[in-house]
Amino acid sequence: MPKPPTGPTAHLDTFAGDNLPPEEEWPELLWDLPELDYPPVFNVATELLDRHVTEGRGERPALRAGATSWSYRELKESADRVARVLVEDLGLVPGNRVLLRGFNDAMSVACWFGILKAGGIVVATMPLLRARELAVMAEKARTRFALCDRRLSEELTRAKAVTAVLERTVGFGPGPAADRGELEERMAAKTGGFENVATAADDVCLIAFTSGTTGKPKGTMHFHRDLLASADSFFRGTLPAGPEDVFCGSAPLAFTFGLGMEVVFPFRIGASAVFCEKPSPEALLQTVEEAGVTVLATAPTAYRAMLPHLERYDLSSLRLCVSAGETLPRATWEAWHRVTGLGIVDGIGSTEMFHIFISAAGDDIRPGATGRPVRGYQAMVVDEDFRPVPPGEVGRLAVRGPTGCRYLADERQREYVVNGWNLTGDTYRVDEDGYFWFEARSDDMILSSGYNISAPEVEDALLEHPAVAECAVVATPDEERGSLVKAFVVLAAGVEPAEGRGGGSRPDDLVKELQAFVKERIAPYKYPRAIELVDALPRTETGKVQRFKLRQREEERARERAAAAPGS
Ligand code: 3UK
Repeated sequence: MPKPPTGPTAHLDTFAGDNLPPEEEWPELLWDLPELDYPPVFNVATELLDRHVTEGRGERPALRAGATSWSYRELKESADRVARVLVEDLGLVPGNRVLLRGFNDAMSVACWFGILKAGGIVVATMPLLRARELAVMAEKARTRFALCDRRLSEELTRAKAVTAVLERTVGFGPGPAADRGELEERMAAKTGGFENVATAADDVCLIAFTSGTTGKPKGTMHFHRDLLASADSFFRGTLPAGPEDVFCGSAPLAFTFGLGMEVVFPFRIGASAVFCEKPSPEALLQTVEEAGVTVLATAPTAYRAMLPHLERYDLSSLRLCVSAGETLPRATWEAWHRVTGLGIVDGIGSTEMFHIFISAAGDDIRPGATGRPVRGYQAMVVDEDFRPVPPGEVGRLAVRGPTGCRYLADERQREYVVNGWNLTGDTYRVDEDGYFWFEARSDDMILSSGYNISAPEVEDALLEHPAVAECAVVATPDEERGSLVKAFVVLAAGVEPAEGRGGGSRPDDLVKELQAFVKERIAPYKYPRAIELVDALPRTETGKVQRFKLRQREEERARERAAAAPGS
């Protein structure tokens, strides 16, 4: 397999390179596609941004956010000024990490490009993160500098009290007074233009922390070439999009799903992006209507939450809908398709792989399946001994392609990468036609009375019931069966527990009805023996259900029951 070419590093601060895993622990890279023929030295900001200006597309729209509309030229000018502030005022040298804290808006994107232009490494953080989490990331990635939206400065200030690494924060965006942020002041004082640092194709440009449903966050390191590789393999190989397209998504830019769909991919092809600062389901629909969005990317639960509102918006501009982050339930796919006529493109990606590696679009979609390996990637399902399992059997998902996992100084590298393949922690099966079907996160498989039950499969069946808005299924400890299948259910707006179709008067009746409903759809042994109605499910900021929290709660309750039991 040809190796990607690379040149001499531009990093004077060699921290990132020094903390890459040893090369024998890297996944094998597949680098045989002609479109991955990048030069050994380039800066990804030049490819995604400057190139459009130098090739005469500077007046094309790049992004819209609230009242701000920037052309490619305007975005480049802002990013150039950010780069100058970093280098001339703060003394940033190539290879320095910069913590970036902002909403999805124009200034965040200018900062993102400014850091890359200066040869820095972006460490983007989700808006909802707390001081403790920020401090962990700052320490792990040794971010001396931070660029921070002033509306998000509180937790960062608190983080600075517990870690000494954060030496200098520059604020931007609207503040308490009508003044400009320090960054905007400094930018205004600069002349335009900046010569992008000539980074090597494999200089690190991004440290993305995993959103982590469990455990300590892991920093995944991505090179300049990785961002282009994902755009040129998955994106261009799967989604038919062009310069006239208008992209919109709900994921924060600190989540690589959002970064890809809202910045890297649209800018790779000279298209434009629209940002929605508070992307509630209705705000997203409103944005689609107002901005003429053609490509929408969000999480499965957001598609589901948009369903009741679809009739009130003109969505005729919409052409492509992309879902990732969690499995897309078939019920959601069908309902969305019924109303909009559009088949949602599901795709599984991960922070480690940068973006999506199994997907299907257009006529290739099989509702309920994730799809097939995207252009440039290979995938297989293996057993505990790493032997591929036959079609129809479940096992562990293993993938490889032009991108792959490289953790920042983390022993868990050897768990994610085995035999040169990336093990995502998901249980999958593959059918005779090579389609990959998601079963569960491997830790969301439930073993009850000797049966293996996939939590998402039970959820999928429950979601078909009109009274169910959201649900999560976990194992709850049970003396007899080892564990029981338990469902936590959020009822649809306006449904009272007593209003189940059974016409009963107590929540119990609805519970019984839901149980019977599931038994009609999937093998009866999988039905949830316990159902608890709740107001909301615990979720990560990237929208993933934290089943482990529900599991822990159930384990605690079981312990309490045991302690209270007579004779204990
Ligand atoms: C799960 C899915 C079923 C799966 C991500 C697209 O989600 C992303 O990255 P994370 O690191 O999580 C990775 C894990 O999430 N998952 C993601 N997509 C799907 N499960 N069907 C799906 N379509 O467990 C995976 O291992 O937060 C997604 C692009 C970039 C990303 N970072």
